[in-house]
Amino acid sequence: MLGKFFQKPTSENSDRVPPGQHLAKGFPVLTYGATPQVSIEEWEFSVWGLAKPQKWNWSDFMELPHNDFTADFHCVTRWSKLDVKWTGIKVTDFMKAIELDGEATHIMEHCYGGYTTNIAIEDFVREANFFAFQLFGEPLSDEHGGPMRLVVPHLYAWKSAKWINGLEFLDREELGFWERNGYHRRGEPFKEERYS
Ligand SMILES: Nc1nc2c(c(=O)[nH]1)N[C@H]1C(S)=C(S)[C@@H](COP(=O)(O)O)O[C@H]1N2
Ligand SMILES: [Mo]
Repeated sequence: MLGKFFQKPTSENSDRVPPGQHLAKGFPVLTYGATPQVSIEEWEFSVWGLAKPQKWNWSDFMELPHNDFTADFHCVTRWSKLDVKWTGIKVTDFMKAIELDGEATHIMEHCYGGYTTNIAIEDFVREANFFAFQLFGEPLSDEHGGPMRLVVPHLYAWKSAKWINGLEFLDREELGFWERNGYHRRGEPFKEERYS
């Protein structure tokens, strides 16, 4: 039964599969609660807190440079998927469009539907992180977080907020939804930072 849903890592990719993880066949969906349905027309994105408050609509956000990404994806419930193909906007390009207060050290990611997750600035502002609006060449589906989600490949995927609509910049660490419910505050898969 297990073999139907999971694969054993092959020798050439075993070093990319963190301890305690199996490779998923397909791309599972993992959502707490209902799936928000957000159209491109209604989608908005804001920054506030220790950043100059700004708001984007879809076409404003699309003016940021687009890139293709290939990234591994690790869910704390023990499945991983290697080489997921996305199209999106680099976090480092997005950061050039905002004015940050020097005191900001942490971020709360906010989403349609009310999900939150926290991340430190040094884990957020990395070349490998991006806002994604396409998955395997198709517009990002509702269930995978469309029209826009964050992807943070080096941390467990609960940090990769689906239906993202804002970033709150903070001068201290506050805990998001799963972090308040026992998940690790940082969540690095190769260190198995699963639960606190
Ligand atoms: N808004 C929101 N983002 C979320 C979640 C969620 O429930 N709500 N689940 C997280 C978890 S635990 C995982 S593993 C990934 C799953 O992404 P996927 O459904 O595209 O595989 O989304 C993350 N982002
Ligand atoms: Mo997850």
